[in-house]
Amino acid sequence: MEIEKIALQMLTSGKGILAADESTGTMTKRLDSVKVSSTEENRLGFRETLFTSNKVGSYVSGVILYDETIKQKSSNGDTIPELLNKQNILPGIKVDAGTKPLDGSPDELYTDGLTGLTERLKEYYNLGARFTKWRAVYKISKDHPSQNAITNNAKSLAKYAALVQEANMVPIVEPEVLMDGDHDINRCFEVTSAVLKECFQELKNEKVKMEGIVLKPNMILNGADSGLKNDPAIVAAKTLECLKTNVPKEVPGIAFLSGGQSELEATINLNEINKINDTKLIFTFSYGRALQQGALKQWAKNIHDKKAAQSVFSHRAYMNSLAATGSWKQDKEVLS
Ligand code: 5MM
Repeated sequence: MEIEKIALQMLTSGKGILAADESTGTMTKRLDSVKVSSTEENRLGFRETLFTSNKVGSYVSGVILYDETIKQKSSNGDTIPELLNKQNILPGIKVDAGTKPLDGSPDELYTDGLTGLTERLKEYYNLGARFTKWRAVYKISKDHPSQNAITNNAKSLAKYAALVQEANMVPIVEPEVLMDGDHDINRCFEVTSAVLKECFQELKNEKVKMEGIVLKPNMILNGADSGLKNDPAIVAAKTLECLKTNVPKEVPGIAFLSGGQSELEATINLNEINKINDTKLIFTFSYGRALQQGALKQWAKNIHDKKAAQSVFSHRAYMNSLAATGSWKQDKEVLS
């Protein structure tokens, strides 16, 4: 399939992406938090529970997998990509190699993973992946992010995206401006604008086809330590303004990260954005924590009771599917 078509399939109306690509370190923290041991079997057990939830294919267009998961087999003998394909869900894969301190500014992070990427992309394509993800992380403080962090992360995001398109897959480009910090929403707007501007400049320099990417940005929010409340109408207006100004019109759509928002906040804010969307851009979700938290807590009560965790996950996915078309309402939150 052409990459433009894959991108549009990822952005199918009323569907979004499940980010289940936690590296083993992050997944171990998540499982530790609910007192489940982080064995290979348990990591697969939880993920397979999500991937086989009722109607998952009606709400989820793609799943971002981690290297371990894309190579695992489900309990019916299918590989995980086969299991997803059977439900009309595109398999995706995280291809960055995580973050390390940035040269010249060690308080900041640089995302690694370009070495050997072409070979890894071939392997992942053969395993069934049709899109990929690379996440760059920017922190906000009085002096951060530095121009060094903005420039170097944009360059590697763009090189990554060009290589992925050459390998006939769609790159999710994820520049995440973290919520941590005591900054207000206007500072988040200013930093996110600068980060996006530089990313798209570098993507153009690398001749990346804009029609064949999906952008995964943060929403525009007050810092988590600011003590300020986020008004969904203001979050939506600022987020839309920032993206309208900085995203080229050829980009088909945006799949937001949740970034530490609660499940409900992430749904409400996405819904508000779609209610006022006056552009051709498609706005959906690519949530990790905001899709999984409740299901993980439920699953941890009894890891053999898949159904209970699946009903929590299906409900959350359904709520976000409604938010992806601006049709979520508070009264739909009641879990039937
Ligand atoms: C699911 O978590 C992803 C992988 O994290 P690590 O590389 O730290 O293990 C993460 O990149 C995720 O895709 C995005 O941050 C979005 O997830 P949230 O939880 O912010 O929606």
